[in-house]
This record gives sequence, C-alpha cells and structure tokens, in this order.
Amino acid sequence: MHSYQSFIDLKPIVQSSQHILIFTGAGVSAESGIATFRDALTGLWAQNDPQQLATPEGFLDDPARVWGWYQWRRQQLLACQPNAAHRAIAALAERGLQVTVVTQNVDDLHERAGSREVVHLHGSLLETCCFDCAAPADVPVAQVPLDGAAIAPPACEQCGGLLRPGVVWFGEMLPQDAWSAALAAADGCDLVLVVGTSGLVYPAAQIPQLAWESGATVVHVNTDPVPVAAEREYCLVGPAGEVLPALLS
Ligand code: BV8
Ligand code: ZN
Repeated sequence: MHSYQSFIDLKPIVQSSQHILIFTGAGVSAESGIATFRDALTGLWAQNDPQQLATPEGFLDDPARVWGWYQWRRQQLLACQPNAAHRAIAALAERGLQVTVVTQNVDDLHERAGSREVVHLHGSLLETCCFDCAAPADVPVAQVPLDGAAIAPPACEQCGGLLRPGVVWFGEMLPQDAWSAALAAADGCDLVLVVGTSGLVYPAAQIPQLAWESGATVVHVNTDPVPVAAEREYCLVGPAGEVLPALLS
C-alpha cells in the first residue's frame, strides 16, 4: 500500500507515460463542494432514495420530485468552481501528452477547468432531453428553494412528452459513443489514474480493470485507502486537490 508521501516514487511513471487515462468519480469534485454519493454526511444518497430519484421508474412515478432535485443540483453546480485537481488534469494535456479524461460525473467542472473532449459515461447534469422522443432541449436553470422542491418538468416542443435531465439513470444503457471511447482509452493507455471513485457503479467500474488487463499501471487517488491487489497497481491516499497537483507537476 503506497501512502500519500510516496507520490514522489510515482512521478517517473507519470513522466514516462505516452497515453494517460484519467478516470474520475465524485471524489474529484468533492473539494469543489459537490456532495459525493457515498459520503455519509453530505452524500446525495443520504438525503434522497436513489431508487426513487435516479431511475426512469422514479421519474415516471413523480416527475416533479425528480425534476426539482435535478434543478436544485444544477443550481448548486453553477455556484461551484473547478478545484486544483480538475486544473492539474487540464494542465497535463497542455504538456503535449495524450490524455483521455473519462468521468462518471455529470458535472462540467473538468470542462470549466480547461479539459477538452471529456468522456461522460453517465451524461451531463446541464443537458436536457425528452423522456419520450429523446429530442434535446435547452432549459434554463431555475432558481429553486435549496430543499429541492418539486417542480413540474417542461413539455417537449417536438412531441409534448416530459423533459428529463440528460443523465444516465440506474437501469439505463450508457451512451454507446462514450462507452466505446472509454474502452478504446482503456486498451491504448499505459497509465490510469483512478481519482475519487468507490468503484461501485457498473459497467463504468470495469474501465480501470480493463486497462490493467491491457498492461497499464493503475494509480488510485482517494481519501480512503483503496486495496491494491496486483503488481502495477498503487494507491495514493489523500485529497485529489492536493495529490494530483503534486503528482502531475
Ligand atoms: C446499466 C447519473 C445495464 C445520475 C449515475 C439492479 C438494477 C438495475 C441495474 C443494476 C442493478 N444492480 C446493478 C446494476 C447495475 C447498475 C449499478 O452499477 N448499480 C450499483 C449501485 C450496484 N448500473 C446501472 O444501472 C448502469 N446501467 O447497468 O445498464 C443495462 C443492460 C441492458 C439494458 C439496460 C441496461 C447505469 C449506472 C449509471 C447511474 N447513474 N449518475 C445522477 O447523477 O443522478 S451513477 C452515480 O453514482 C454517479 O454518476 C457516479 O458515477 C456514481 C457514484 O460513484 P462514485 O463517483 O464512485 O462516487 P462515490 O460517492 O461512490 O465515491 C466517492 C469516492 O471518492 C469515495 O471512494 C471517496 O473515498 C472518494 N473521495 C471523497 N472525497 C475525495 C475522494 N477522493 C479524492 N479526493 C477527495 N477529496
Ligand atoms: Zn419529445
């Protein structure tokens, strides 16, 4: 198990890499103030029942409750800024390295920090589409009471159906183009940084494993120690906003 102090040992691996896959989860946005899903104190799941809110069934059961929750999260996101972890990742690509950012997150903080071509496996909080005909729609972020009040979703201008957030809910397929891009990066990279994820959500959680099987070195960056089971696998314990600037500078 590697501790945070040994990021120095891993810098040569970063510097000698040709293609780095950066695979991120909610932990990379935690220091920006976006609640993680499994943080017992502030995690979104602690405040809501995911099977009620982040599923098509939950949406159809109570569209206003779900649409209100997402509008609240959009409002929160606009008030947040990228943190040092997002900026360190964006700066890496500026050094001429081949860097692929694959995120499970639905926020736009990687993009706002300057990362281009971010692969979103679970869609985007700021996008909207029609539940019935999938037509994209542009809906401004409402000002909602911070308790995530129920707000009736707008109607689709194309078919009159219900508009929904452009995210992937539990039980829904991941976007094919994003999934293919993630598989290609896992196959072609020589280093994966797995930043701020509990690795509980599938199929996204397969990506680091597939990269390792293709011969890549895997470095976990997490405030919780991640058990490392094999050679070519390391764990740097600490907040991404501190570890990544040190590791990638
Ligand atoms: C699919 C968008 C197949 C929505 C998200 C039963 C029924 C149906 C499906 C399933 C089932 N059982 C299993 C499944 C599969 C299911 C799944 O994996 N479930 C889990 C719960 C077991 N997956 C799916 O349903 C996927 N689709 O399988 O379709 C299919 C096949 C055929 C036909 C149809 C379908 C779709 C999954 C996508 C779900 N949508 N988000 C929204 O945002 O509202 S997932 C959501 O949770 C997030 O996007 C994120 O990806 C995930 C949370 O995971 P993490 O990012 O890892 O966050 P977490 O809080 O868990 O961990 C944070 C970590 O950071 C911690 O380790 C912490 O220590 C660390 N940390 C904290 N602070 C810091 C830090 N690290 C560093 N620095 C810090 N400062
Ligand atoms: Zn429609």
